[in-house]
Amino acid sequence: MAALAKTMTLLLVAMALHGVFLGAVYNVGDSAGWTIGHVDYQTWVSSKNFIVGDSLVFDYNNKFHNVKQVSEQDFETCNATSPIATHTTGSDTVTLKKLGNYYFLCGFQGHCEAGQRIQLVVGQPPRRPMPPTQLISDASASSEFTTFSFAIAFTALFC
Ligand SMILES: [Cu+2]
Repeated sequence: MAALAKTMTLLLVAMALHGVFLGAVYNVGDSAGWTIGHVDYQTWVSSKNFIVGDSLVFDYNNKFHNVKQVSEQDFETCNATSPIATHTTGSDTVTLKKLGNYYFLCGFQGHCEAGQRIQLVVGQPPRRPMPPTQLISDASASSEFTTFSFAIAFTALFC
């Protein structure tokens, strides 16, 4: 029974990880990329539904642009001096790992003010018809999983 539980746990963890890696990948600004004067980023965002595990790809010429993740307040004021994270390669992938609001702007002088900034909300992935996968990410996963194992053992003994 212990071996079966272990195998099932590994299977469930593998499934949970697989779900994370299957997140959608969005090219910010589509073919125009991360730039000024070509894309209305709020319009671009409004047609998307971001969930945990999705990724953003920022494509740009790093001589002229960069990507800074900032707080809401710094987003509103176009302040790039105290970023949460800075990306400068010219092809940066940012994985949206948590629920909530994300704010990005270009740190080059005047670019944020010219519209090179993006604000988005990351939501919960839709519930899948596979309850044990949900249990893994739950804080009470171990105790619930034990109950689940006992239920199987009980069924095996008496059926
Ligand atoms: Cu820029």
